[in-house]
Amino acid sequence: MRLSEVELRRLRLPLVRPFRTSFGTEVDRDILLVRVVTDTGTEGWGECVAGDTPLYSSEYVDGAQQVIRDFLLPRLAAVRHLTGEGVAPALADVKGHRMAKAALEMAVLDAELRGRNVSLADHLGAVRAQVPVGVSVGIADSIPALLDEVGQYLDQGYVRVKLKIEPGWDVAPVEAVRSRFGDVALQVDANTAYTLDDASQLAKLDAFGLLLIEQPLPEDDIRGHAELARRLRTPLCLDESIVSARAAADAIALGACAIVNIKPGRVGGYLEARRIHDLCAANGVPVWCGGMLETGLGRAANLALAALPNFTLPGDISGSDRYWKRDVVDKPLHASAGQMDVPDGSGIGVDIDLSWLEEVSTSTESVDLSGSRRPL
Ligand code: SMG
Ligand code: MG
Repeated sequence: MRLSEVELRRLRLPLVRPFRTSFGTEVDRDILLVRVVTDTGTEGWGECVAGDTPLYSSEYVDGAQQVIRDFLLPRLAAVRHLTGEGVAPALADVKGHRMAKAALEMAVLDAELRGRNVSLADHLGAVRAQVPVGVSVGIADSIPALLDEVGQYLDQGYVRVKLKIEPGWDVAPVEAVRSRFGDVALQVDANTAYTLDDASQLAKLDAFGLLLIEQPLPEDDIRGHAELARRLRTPLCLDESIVSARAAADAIALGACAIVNIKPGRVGGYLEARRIHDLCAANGVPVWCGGMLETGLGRAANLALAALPNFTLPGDISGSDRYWKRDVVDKPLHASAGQMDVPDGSGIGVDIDLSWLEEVSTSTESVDLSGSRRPL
């Protein structure tokens, strides 16, 4: 299998409600989708999870499109016997840009698996047909507004709630949700907004029986997380810090986290995500699948990953209606009683609604692969 055509498609989709985190408020998503066509005639789709600003991590969507066009695709197009497995090695000399690489790996895997009539879930080693899912709730304008939003999600059956926190919005919202909704499974995510000096403030959260505190300190502060872990009873979970299986191994060895959030985009793809899953399983560290406000395409693939055995905590994978008025997949993904079906069709197992995609597209770039035909 060899790449014969690649299209980079940008779309803008409004969120059903603004999503506020410690690093900003998103009202819509500027999304990059990658469509590949191979010489065997199969097509595959990938989604890049980079945001429009480099505020969650250093990647951002314009940069991702550029690195894909100028540096990653020339390398991939030169590979004669391309498989999903071969994508990361072919791109390994390009440093970083994991979200861009992950989007390409996803598209190639989709094409390969569709050609072989194998589902991504089976390919990754899924052991469940349904997975429990939670919802991530942004920072609200007020406590009553937060309680209203959390109440809506619980009414819809979500089995776990994650609250975004930042200095000034931590103990009070957690206390309010606990006292209104009792012992609902609850966790918080700080997106790097704290420092070690805040340890005593974060320790106040110990009173509320949280499942975990996610990424309180900066991405590269593994030692700081290890120190903080010693000062808290609530388990620490890392998100931004875990950029590879190697980073996960270091964080676990140093005692910086007891739980890992796995996001395929953040770690360079689904195959590295599976390696992190396996490493965590071998170390007795539970994992769960994070979310990046993906369309149904990215979330369908995340459902496949979340069906692996060591995903023992509910993921940030909600139904299409949590994010979009109209998703770009032809059948919206649905959460019911806090569970979502793992797609079982070939490849990622969902189809793009092409006429809707056309309507929400802001640009379409066909990449010229002809200059990249040097054999490796
Ligand atoms: O996809 O449901 C979702 C959002 C989950 O909170 C979520 N993601 O740090 O874990 C995280 C944030 C990053 C979102 S930035 C787009
Ligand atoms: Mg997070």
